[in-house]
Parts: sequence; structure tokens; C-alpha cells
Amino acid sequence: ETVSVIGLGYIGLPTAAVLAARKKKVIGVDINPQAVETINRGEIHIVEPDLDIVVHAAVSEGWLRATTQPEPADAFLIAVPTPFIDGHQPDLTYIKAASKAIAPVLKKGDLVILESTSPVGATEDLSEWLAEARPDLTFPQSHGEASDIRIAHCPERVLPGHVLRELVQNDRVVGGMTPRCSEAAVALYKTFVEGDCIVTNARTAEMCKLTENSFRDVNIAFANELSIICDRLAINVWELIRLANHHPRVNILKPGPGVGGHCIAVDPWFIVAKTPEEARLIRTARDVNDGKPRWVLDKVDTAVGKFLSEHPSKTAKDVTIACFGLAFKPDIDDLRESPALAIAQEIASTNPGLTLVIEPNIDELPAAKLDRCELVETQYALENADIIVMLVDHKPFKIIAPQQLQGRYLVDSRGIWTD
Ligand code: SAJ
Repeated sequence: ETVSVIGLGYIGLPTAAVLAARKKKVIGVDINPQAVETINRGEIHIVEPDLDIVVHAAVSEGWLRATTQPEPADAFLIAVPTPFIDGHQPDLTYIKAASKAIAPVLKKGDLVILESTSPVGATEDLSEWLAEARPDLTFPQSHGEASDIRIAHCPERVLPGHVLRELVQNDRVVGGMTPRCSEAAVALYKTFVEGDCIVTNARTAEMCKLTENSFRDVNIAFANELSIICDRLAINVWELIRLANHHPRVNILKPGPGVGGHCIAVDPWFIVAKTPEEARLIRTARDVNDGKPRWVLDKVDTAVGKFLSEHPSKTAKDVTIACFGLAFKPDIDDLRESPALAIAQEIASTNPGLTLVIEPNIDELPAAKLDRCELVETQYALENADIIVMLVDHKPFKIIAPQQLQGRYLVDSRGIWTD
């Protein structure tokens, strides 16, 4: 049995490698020729702990091979991006392109699984696109259990940084377009998933993934809103949350500078786009979280104002601001959709003085809008900054002693120093 994984990114590549490690013949397909070359050399183009070792072994033992052109296989696993476009509408272009690419090589009996996080109905759309391209084959929407091709949606739910472990250990929701489609998909996942494979239909599986990330977004929004309320009421929100969480049925998440990454800040919009009238809380949570970076920036402005009023001999040009952290969450190097990065960029472009950036997980600054910044070590920033803006609670920042912060003006969006 050959499995083809379409899209060799943060989900597709680890999945391909794990399948190959279970001695499945895997053909990885990606439109990016550099990624394909890198993988065929046994190397990787993304950052994920231990993935390099697994990919290297899979390629050198001959179980995994990458290509830009789809080839025949028995199962196709689609793991391509589903971003949103203007107005927060889901963009299914990559799924459509993947379906057009695999349609010519499909044969009777094949299984197609959509893993990409998708709005409700996308699996049915995929099936339609395949049916349009292959009128000689039958598909579940018209032929049910008798169809030539089986189609299912099985969303991935792995946490970046723990992908290899979570791919194997997490339970999987398997939503077939028919019960036999689910059965075929479960059989494939059982080759590497140690968690349960729970069967449902495709629409419920789509909604399930969106629900999980919306649940987290709403809960983070609650924490972020509390932090703004407490600031207004002169209450330490970190202490407040600690106290409230002593209640056996209360578990409040952590406020921060906003919500980043490519999932939690995106997926709730897929629900809002389908049901704008009904999804009121989900939309508001997005607004609260998206508004948090602006609130942090206002706090920075206030701190600068205070510094200047207490140092009358200085002007705005003399103020050095240090931004601690750029990544979208602690202890990773991923800057995509990072509120910390957005805040640092805004400070860099508006601060007439010096802006310092401390990000222990990267070696050089991304070019965009940070050209007026300096990437420096923690110690240098602590000695030279007037205003310290805590944006990401990376481990090395947590051990900074309170006396090293003395006399500095702090904006601590993560509560690691004001806890
Ligand atoms: N954040 C807070 N406060 C918290 C927790 C998180 O401000 O208490 C922020 C983080 O700093 C970050 C953002 O939220 O900016 C998202 O981080 P995260 O760790 O919650 O999630 P992701 O985006 O790394 O991964 C999520 C996971 N989903 C859930 O936990 C429900 C993961 O399991 C999914 O597979 C992934 O989205 C995905 O691909 O959808």
C-alpha cells in the first residue's frame, strides 16, 4: 500500500515521516521544488524537534520520497494551508489545487483524506472538484457506499513543538463521507496512531477542529479581557487568576499580548464566515484578542510618557525601548502571525529613540519593518533599556532577577515579572 501526502509543511511532512517510519511506502508531494530537494537529501525545511532524524531515516531507508508531481497511490492525505482572504473568508485555493493535481492519478478503490483545517462543507467541495475532474469515477456524494473513491476529513490537532509525539498519541476524529469512508481512513491512521480513532461524519469532523481552536480562543479572550479590566481597577490580574483558579471548576488561561500562530487566530473566522449572525461570542473573542496588541502599545506609550516626565532633561530621542521576545509563543522560533512581532515592529517604526529586540531563538531579525532595531543579548538590553516590554515568556527571561529590572519602566504583557 502506498500513501501520498500532498503538502509537506508543518503537518504533512511529520505525518509522511511517521507513516514511513511504520514502513509504509510514502510519496510526498509539494509544489515547492526546494522543499522537495531538501527532503530527498534527508533534510528538513521547517523547525520541529526531532523531525530531522525521522525524515533522514525514512529517506535513507527508502520509505519516503518527495516529488513535485503527484503519482498513483492507494491513499492521498491532503495537508495544505487554508488561510483566509479579505473579510476573513476561508480561502480554499490550495485544497482546490491539490484536488486538481491528484485527480488524474486517482483509481478505483483509492482513499482521499482531507487533513487541512477547513470550513464546514469543504470535504464535500473537495469531492465535487474531484468528481468534476474524473467523470469516469464515482464519488460518495452521488454513489454513497458504492462509490469508487472514499473520502474523509480527519483534522490534525498537533501542537507545534510536540508534533511527533502528538501525531502518535492524540486521539483522532475521523469523519468519512460515508461509514465505509470512515472505516478506510481509520485503517490507515491505525498504522501509526496510538490514541483512539473516533468516527463521525465529515461535517462534524470539520466543525470539531474549528470548535477546539475557538474554545481556546474564547478562553484566551476571557483572560485578555480580564487583564484589561484589572488594569483599570488597579488589581494584579495574575494574582487574581491564581486565586480564581483555586475554585475546583475554574481554569482561566493566561493573558498575553494577543493570539498568534496560524490556527487559533484563523480557525474561529471559518465558523463566523459560515454563520455570521449566530457566531457572536466567537467573533467577539477574535476582536478582543486582535485588539490586545494595540492595548500593549498604548501601555508602552504611557510608560514612555512617564519616563519623560520623570526625566525632564531627556527627549523622546533619548528613550531606549527593549522588546523581550518576538515568537508567537514561548520557547519556539516561529514568528508567523506573532503579536509580539507586530508590537515590536510598531515600536520600531514609531520610536524615535533606540529599539532593542531580544529573541534567544533566532540568529537574525526578519527584515520586515525591523530595520531600525538591534537584536541584542538579554544582559545588554537590561543594562541599556529605559523601557522594558515583556512580550514572550521564553524560559531564559523567566530567570531574570528582579534587581536587574530595578529603575526600568516595565510593560509586562505576560506577567512573568509582575506575577
Ligand atoms: N496563548 C495565550 N494564553 C494562553 C495560551 C495561549 O495568550 O493561556 C497564546 C499563545 O501565546 C499563542 C496563541 O495563544 O500566541 C496560540 O498558542 P497555543 O499554544 O494555544 O496554540 P497553537 O496555535 O500552537 O496550537 C493550537 C492547538 N490547539 C489547541 O490547543 C485547541 C493545537 O492542538 C492545534 O493542533 C493547533 O492550534 C492547530 O494546528 O490548529
